[in-house]
Amino acid sequence: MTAIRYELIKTCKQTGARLGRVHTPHGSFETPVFMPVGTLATVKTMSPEELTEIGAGIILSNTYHLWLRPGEDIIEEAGGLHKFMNWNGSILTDSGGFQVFSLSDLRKIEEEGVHFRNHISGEKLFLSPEKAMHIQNSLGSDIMMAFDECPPYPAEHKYMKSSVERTSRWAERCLSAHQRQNDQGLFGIIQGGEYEDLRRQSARDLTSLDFPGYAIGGLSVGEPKDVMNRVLEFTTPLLPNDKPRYLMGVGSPDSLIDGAIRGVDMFDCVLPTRIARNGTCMTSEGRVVVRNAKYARDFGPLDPNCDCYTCKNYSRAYIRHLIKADETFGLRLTSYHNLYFLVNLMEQVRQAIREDRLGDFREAFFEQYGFNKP
Ligand code: PRF
Ligand code: ZN
Repeated sequence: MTAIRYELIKTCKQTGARLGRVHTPHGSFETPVFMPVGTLATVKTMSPEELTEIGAGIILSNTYHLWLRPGEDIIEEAGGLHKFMNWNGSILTDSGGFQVFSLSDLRKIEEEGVHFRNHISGEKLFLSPEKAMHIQNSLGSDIMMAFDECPPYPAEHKYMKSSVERTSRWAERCLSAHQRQNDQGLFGIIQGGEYEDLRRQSARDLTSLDFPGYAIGGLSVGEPKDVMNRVLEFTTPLLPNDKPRYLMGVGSPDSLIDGAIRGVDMFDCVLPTRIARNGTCMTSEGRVVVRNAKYARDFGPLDPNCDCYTCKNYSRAYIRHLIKADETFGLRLTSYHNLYFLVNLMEQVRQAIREDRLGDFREAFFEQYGFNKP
C-alpha cells in the first residue's frame, strides 16, 4: 500500500496549471494548495477548529523544532503529532535539513550528516538522513521530507554539483531508513540552485528512486523572481505527471499563482502568519500595514472583498489599536485573515483552472493587487 496518492483532475488549457487531489491517511485535499505553517505543533494563534473553518486540509510542521522541544519521544508517546495537537487533517513535516542551514551556526557538513549547535541552548547536535527519518516516523506525519542540503544563493556550480550529489545519496539513505511506508509517504527534494544541468541531474537521480511526491527545494533563498520562475519552467517538466510537486517555502500571492502556472501543486510559507504578527495584511488590493496611523479612524474592514471572520466583524481602526497595544487578540485577527486570504486565493486558482482561465485570473489579480504598477 502507498500512503500518498495523487489524482490529476485536469490541466488548465490557458496555462498548463494542474488541478488535482492528494489522498493521505488523514483525508484528501485539492491542489494547488497552500499549507499553513505550524512549526512547533501549532499554527501560531490559530486553533485547529479555526484552520478547518478557513478551509485548510493540510498543515506543515518541523522535524528540527519538535526534535529539540518537546522531543519526538514525547509526541510519539502522546500517540503521534495529529493526536498531540488535536489536528485530524493531513500533516507534512519538513526534514530539518533546511532549518539546520537557516537557524544554526557552526555547522559542519559531512557525508554522514550535519554537525551543528542547537539554536536555543548552544548544545552540540548531529542530524543525518537516518535520524531525520526516525524522528519523522515518531511524529507520524502523513508526508515526510527527505533530508537534503539547501545551499545558499548564489553558490558556485562546483559546490552545487557536489551538494546535489550528496543530497541524492542522502535521499537513498532516507528511503532505506523509512520504517512506515504503509501510512507515511516520503517526498524527495530536487536541488541544484539556478543551474539547469544540476536540476536535471537531481531530478534524474531522485525520480529513479520512485518517491510518491517531489519537492523543489533551494528556491526563494534570495534569488530574483524571474530566476525562480525560469528554474520552475525547466524543472517541473522533469517530474512525473502522476505525483504531486511541492515548492518549498514559497507563499507570496504572486509566486503562488506563477508557481501554479508552472505546474506546482503544493506550497508553504511562514509569510502570512509572520507578517500578520507585525500588523501587515494581504488584501485583494495589496498589502495593508494596519499599524499605520492612517488607519486610526478607518472603521471599514481590512479587506472590503473578504468574507472571513475578521473582515465580517472588525474594523481596521480596532485591529490597529489591538496590534499597537500588543493585545493577543489583534494577532489572532490578522493571522486568521492572512491565512484565509491565501487558502481562499488557492480556491480561486483551482476554480480558474477548472474553467481554463488561470491566465486571465492572473492578469486581473496582479492588476488589483498592484503587482503591475512600477
Ligand atoms: N529544503 C528543505 N526545506 C526547505 C527548503 C529546502 O530547500 C526551502 C527552500 N526555500 C524551504 N524549506 N528541506
Ligand atoms: Zn478577511
